[in-house]
Amino acid sequence: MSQSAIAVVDPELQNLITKEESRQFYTAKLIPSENYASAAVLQAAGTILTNKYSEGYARKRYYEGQQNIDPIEEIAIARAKSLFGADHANVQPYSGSPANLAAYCAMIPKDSENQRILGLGLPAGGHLTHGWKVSITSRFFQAFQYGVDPVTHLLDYDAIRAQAMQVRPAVLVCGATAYPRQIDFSKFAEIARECGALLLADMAHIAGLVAGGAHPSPVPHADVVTTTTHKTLRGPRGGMILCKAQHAVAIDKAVFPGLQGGPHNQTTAAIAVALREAQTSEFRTYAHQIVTNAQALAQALLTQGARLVTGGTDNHLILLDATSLGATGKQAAKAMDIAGLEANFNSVPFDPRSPFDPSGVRIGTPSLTSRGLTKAHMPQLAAWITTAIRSRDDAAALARVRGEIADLMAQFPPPGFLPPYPTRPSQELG
Ligand code: DSN
Repeated sequence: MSQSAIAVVDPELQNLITKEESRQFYTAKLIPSENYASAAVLQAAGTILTNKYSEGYARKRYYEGQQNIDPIEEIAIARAKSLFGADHANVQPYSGSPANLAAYCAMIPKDSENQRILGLGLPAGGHLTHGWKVSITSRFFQAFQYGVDPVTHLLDYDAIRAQAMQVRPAVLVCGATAYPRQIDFSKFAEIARECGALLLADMAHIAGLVAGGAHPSPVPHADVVTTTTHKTLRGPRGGMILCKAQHAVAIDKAVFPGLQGGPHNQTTAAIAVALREAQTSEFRTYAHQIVTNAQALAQALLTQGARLVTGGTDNHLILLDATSLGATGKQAAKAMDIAGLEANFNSVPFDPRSPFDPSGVRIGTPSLTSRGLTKAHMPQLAAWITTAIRSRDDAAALARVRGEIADLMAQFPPPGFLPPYPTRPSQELG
């Protein structure tokens, strides 16, 4: 449906969408798990494929009329397998959390005595679904958590090995949402072998880096790999599971009929388009540029006097300790938002503050790199970030930064935004 059709049917909704387009266009998106889908991905996600039910898998469906849906899903699967070198791919998970739950269900037989999972704790940079206490994953399975080293804040593989040998999990989980360093998947595989566990790697944050060769791949090492499709991979909101051949049947059964009903065919098509884009040499360049930009931004933030967890980054994200700039994480994130810098407050390892107002702010470069910003822009970006945090009570200073950012963003339209570009909101006219 085109936007003019929305305007006719539902002007109230169209108004909000128009305002959101303008907000996204004129502000700097620094949330490391977000990105801008291309026009082709957005178009695929908005097609009439949404009208079709397709419970089951290609050629084994529970509804007729799958003549075009089957090849669409098969193309998405073939591209996922070839891009990541996987034996098997399931492209139906609605997103990352259901993908992880399906993976556990497939990897841990329901009558097995060992229902233990061991993953990185949320405060140390893990995800809720890696067994954190408020997640359903800790209700369905017996969850244990490892952390990071108390001094370096790096993964300590010897400590993880010792804990794994004690816990003897059925599934060892690796992957993170707020860990600024490379993950050694081969070491995790070694530990899993030693303690008799299967290895699940959640590569949601770094899938685009892996696809583009800017981070080592978990696929050769893990039994099962889960991912979302909308972060560094720059596709639609969705999920995928890749696995070794011997887990294929169990994974497919766990997704459907185990956990989900009909796949979202419009999303499957958009994933296929995104995977085609991710096969290009431009995408490889993009993936490496994300890391180059993150490292340049980290260096510039250090120069501005900020403390960074682990002292820097070798992936797409930076965990800034806002207390080093005189603010809590929430104060910093709010001030940055007013100044046109969109980030999120986040715990730092061993954070003495509460998760609702922790010490850190999580900052990433995938989105600004999609807009074409390079390392030359990073010192200016760091200056805006630190000015916003340090001047959080100075409305004029925050408005000045917002105007300067809008000036720069206007020169770098995001993927997916086609002319005519959104009108600049009056508060950003300076
Ligand atoms: N919500 C995602 C993130 O921001 O990291 C993880 O699912």
